[in-house]
Amino acid sequence: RTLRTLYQASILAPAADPALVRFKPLGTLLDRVSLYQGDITRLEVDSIVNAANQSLLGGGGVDGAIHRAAGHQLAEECRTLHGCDTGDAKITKGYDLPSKHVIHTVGPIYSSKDADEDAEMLTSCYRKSLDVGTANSAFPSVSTGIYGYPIKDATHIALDVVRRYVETEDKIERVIFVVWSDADKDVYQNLLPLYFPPE
Ligand code: AR6
Repeated sequence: RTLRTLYQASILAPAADPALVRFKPLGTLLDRVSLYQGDITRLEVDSIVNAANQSLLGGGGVDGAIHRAAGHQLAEECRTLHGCDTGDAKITKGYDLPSKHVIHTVGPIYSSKDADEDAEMLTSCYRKSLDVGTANSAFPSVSTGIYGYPIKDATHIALDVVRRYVETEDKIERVIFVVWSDADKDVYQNLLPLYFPPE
């Protein structure tokens, strides 16, 4: 089974709204991980993860897209959370999004001088997001946009944490890695088989 079929097989036939993507529930370890290229705000899942900043009051990148699609009630709920530390994660409702919840996590702002600490923080983002998360969650590539984390290093961390987690925690039904660019998709497609080897 190739990775290409892995991520194609995991997407259901188009919904009534052609831009909305639904995923069917699946069982095996390999089937519990998907790669999707596109807009995370169009996924109908239990939760999507937001690459937020410590204020949780919105910003650019995927954070801006999520707040725009969720509507102003999301910022209102976020205000009641009084921010979030780097490496931590907090959950809210999804409001106007097709996903039920948003998990806001704050990745490290990458610095090559503090690469070890940044790696610990990014590991923590994925782990805490899975801890607070629900059965199905979709992750963007946290910290690798405006926060400058090198995509390959970040992807190794994302895949390693998720592999360990889905192996030991039954509550996670599916994790969807969401990429925006072709370059990031290539990185995930190359590294996914290392952590989730095809049978
Ligand atoms: N769907 C999926 N992925 C997306 C989308 C989308 N709609 N839009 C962007 N990406 P970034 P960071 C990808 O910069 O590096 C904000 O201002 C994007 O291509 O959104 O953690 C926050 O408020 C990249 O691969 O997040 C913080 O201040 C990935 O999402 C800061 O940016 C993450 O890029 C956080 O920076």
